[in-house]
Amino acid sequence: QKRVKVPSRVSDILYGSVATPVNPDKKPPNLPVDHTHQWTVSVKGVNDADIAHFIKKVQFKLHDTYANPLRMIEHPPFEVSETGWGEFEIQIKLFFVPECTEKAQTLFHFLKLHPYIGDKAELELARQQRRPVLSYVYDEIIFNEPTEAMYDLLTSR
Ligand code: SLL
Repeated sequence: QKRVKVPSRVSDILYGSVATPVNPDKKPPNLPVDHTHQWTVSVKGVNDADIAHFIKKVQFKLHDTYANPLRMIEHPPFEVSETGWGEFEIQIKLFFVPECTEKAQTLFHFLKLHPYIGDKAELELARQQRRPVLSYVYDEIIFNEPTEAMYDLLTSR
């Protein structure tokens, strides 16, 4: 494929997780007893911008303690929601649209369930209120010497 003469194009994404402690009074009936949190890991555009025009699908690789740890998400929203008890690193593999001819790229996200709050009283309060724990990162996907088709795709937005 013909390449355009610009060195690179960049697309901004946001990825990470939000985790909430399960309310013991409102436990879903089928929740395993040792599962303390519900969480969602996701890849999205900044300010909810569309990313599906260049990302075809996203594979999330969970910890081996999960049944079917490889989760392929073929359509937006590119996210996986689960419950569990522990923190671990999630591999997030981005597959690009065919026009792009780029290889898949892998990101790593550490699933955070517990708040990092130094002040003990404040930490206790956060726990009591079951405050969601957010851990998100802004990143940019760099397409070096994009194909013409990809360049058009990225600049038409
Ligand atoms: C830890 N290294 O020991 C980590 C592993 C794994 C968390 C955490 C599985 C839930 C299920 C789950 O929460 N795994 O049983 O499906 O802290």
